Amino acid sequence: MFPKSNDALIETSYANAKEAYAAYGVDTETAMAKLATIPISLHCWQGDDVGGFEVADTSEGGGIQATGNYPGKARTVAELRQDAEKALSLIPGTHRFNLHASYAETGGRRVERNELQLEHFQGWIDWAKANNLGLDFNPTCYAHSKAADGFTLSHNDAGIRQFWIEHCIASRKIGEAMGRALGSPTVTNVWIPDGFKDIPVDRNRPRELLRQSLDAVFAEPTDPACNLDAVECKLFGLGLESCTVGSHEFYMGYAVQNDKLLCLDAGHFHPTEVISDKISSVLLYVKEILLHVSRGVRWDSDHVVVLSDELRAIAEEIIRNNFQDRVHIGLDFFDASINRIGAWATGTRAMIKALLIALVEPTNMLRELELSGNYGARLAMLEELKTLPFGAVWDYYCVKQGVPPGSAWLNDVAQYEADVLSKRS
Ligand code: RNT
Ligand code: ZN
Repeated sequence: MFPKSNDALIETSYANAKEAYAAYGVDTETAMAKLATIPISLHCWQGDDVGGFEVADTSEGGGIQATGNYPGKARTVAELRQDAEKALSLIPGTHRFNLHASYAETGGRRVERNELQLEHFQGWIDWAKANNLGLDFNPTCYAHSKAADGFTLSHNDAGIRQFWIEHCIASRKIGEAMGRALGSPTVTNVWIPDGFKDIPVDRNRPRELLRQSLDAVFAEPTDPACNLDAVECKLFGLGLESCTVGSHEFYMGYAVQNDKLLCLDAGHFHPTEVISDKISSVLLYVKEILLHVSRGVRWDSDHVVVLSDELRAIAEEIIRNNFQDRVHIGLDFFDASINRIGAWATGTRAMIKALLIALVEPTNMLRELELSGNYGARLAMLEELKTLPFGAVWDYYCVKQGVPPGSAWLNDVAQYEADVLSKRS
């Protein structure tokens, strides 16, 4: 149904494109070689609507909501892995997989989150090794009876805070062991939903408590060669419209003062505020950052990432400034209303396309125009570059990486839906 790959045509189109870029002094081969070294961390939670596979005690809530009920979602860890493998077979390059603690394998037994151990993720480590993936990790501080009133690390009750502190410490240890096992550091990212639906009287105390809790979480040292700690800020959430304890200022300060990675989620700011513009500022003050590339539509709606101006701007900021070793690119979207493998592939392919577009940009030429004050030519060039034959380079890259180019991958998604997803109840 969708046009199959026409390799001869792709070769010819690529040869022409290569020449078109060469006219601007850009070497498309160098661009593709660099692109292949930049991993994207695919989030496990697109595969099952942020559900996880814990035994009991999970409940909805915590400001995260996947909407839709497209048939065929993964019901077990094995199904999630199978689906992720299918998605990865449609995505060019070598990547990472981002797990939440709620995806532990506990053999049908209930294991409290503060008691999670490496053994509960050994299956994931083995799978990652077999599939040549790095792993990233997150404590799960939502969808739990101890988070039901909307507070975790900043809870008024010391016992509840302690529970979440222990969970975060356990998660960092697991992240560290994963990184050690796979020979590539795990980014372990702490996001909590804590906040107020309506106008609080005391905004200060919960923030002091959160700082105290984080200090306890990070007091345990981990090996930076195996684990990198990140903290994720947020402006508001569902049911937390009036005040989020872990705001941008809170975590920016915390990350700078405590040498942590700051996680910038594209949906966690005011609707017209963009994270692309924050990267160069934040990286003056923290060594590395984590991105949660997402797409908010009017709010933090976590739509599937597409090749938008902002996605391109994020990629440009990373590539133009040579920040790829300091910016960990993770994805964070979850659409339950469409085929979930297609969602993973669409969003991840869009992120990689954005990086490729940035890599074939004649940045030096643009910089010279800017420095000489020729803003008219700068604007005109940015427009002209948009219609260079980038798609031909992309298709060629896909073929070279052994994945379907163009829309051919949609045939694989349709086949998988017929063979596998439609059989799930
Ligand atoms: C929520 C945060 C957080 C989660 C994941 C599941 O608003 O973006 O990153 O989406 O941890
Ligand atoms: Zn996020």
